Amino acid sequence: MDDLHSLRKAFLDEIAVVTGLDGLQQIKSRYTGKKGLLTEKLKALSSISHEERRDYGKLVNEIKDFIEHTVKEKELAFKKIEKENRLQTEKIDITLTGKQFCFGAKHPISQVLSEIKDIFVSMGFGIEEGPEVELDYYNFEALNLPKDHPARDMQDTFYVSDDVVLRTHTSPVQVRVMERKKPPLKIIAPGKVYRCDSDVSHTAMFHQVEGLMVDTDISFSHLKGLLELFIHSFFGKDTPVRFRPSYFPFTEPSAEVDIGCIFCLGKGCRVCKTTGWLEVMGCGMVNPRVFEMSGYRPDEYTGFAFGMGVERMTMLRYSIDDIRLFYENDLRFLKQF
Ligand code: 2NM
Repeated sequence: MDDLHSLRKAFLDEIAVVTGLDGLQQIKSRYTGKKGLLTEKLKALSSISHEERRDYGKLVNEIKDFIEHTVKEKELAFKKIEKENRLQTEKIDITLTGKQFCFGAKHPISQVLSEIKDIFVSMGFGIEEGPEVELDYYNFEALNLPKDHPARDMQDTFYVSDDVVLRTHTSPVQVRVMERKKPPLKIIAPGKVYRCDSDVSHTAMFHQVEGLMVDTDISFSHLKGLLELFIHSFFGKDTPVRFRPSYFPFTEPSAEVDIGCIFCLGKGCRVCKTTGWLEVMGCGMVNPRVFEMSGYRPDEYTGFAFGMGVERMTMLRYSIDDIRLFYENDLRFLKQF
């Protein structure tokens, strides 16, 4: 029985100096764990004489209850201290001013591109996309651009290999669609195009939207009506529009679309080179040779096509005089949109 009392005393000495939950756990298992000092005493009960066993066993159990109770109490005390410490150290000052952060916004080119797409989608056009790295065949050959045509100049085109180029317009997308789908067709092809060129109004990469409508009996009047509607929707309903004869190998007849100069209102200025007009798009009736190469019968179908530069449309809309501003990521410029 004496050894039990000294065990109890040893426990109390240890618990008096323990400083944390870890130490407490160690003490607990040293006394009441599987191979604990007190547990051993309990196991040794069978080797004790019959007379002593009752009192001895009773005391062992009492001490066991006492140890467990004391450990539990101490544990709760430690947890309380720990919680109070956390409340002190993790204090948040809710009166501090918040951090200011900047919201991103859609780039002006993306804004105008979305706007152009929305106008054509509202008129029933579907949107088609295609590869930016394109076969010479789709970029030039299938569009009736002969081998000696100036548009095929090595100086203006990024060649990947002899028969692969970075597309110089999005027309190859429309050729690919014509190979896949039968008329009637009413599509636009928006996307990036590449030309080896750079100054205040040209960058090596820019964005285009081209359109194509094919059916039986499509006429130049349909083309004029549609583009006038588009320009009035994009630049305002009072904007003057004119069609001026031009040349493209993939259309015949071809035209440039001009709008009344938005800077001088037609009076003549530096921007419109005193003509009173600004060129905004190219267009025409699809050349029968282009239809033939795409597998459409020219005696059965007619169609029109048009194309515009998104950067140019954006520069005209917002009176921007240098295309490079779009690609410098200067927030003082971008925040204006
Ligand atoms: C333009 C001007 C005129 C055009 C032609 C075609 C196709 F694929 F149908 F032949 N797509 N786009 C076209 C016609 C583009 O951009 C100034």
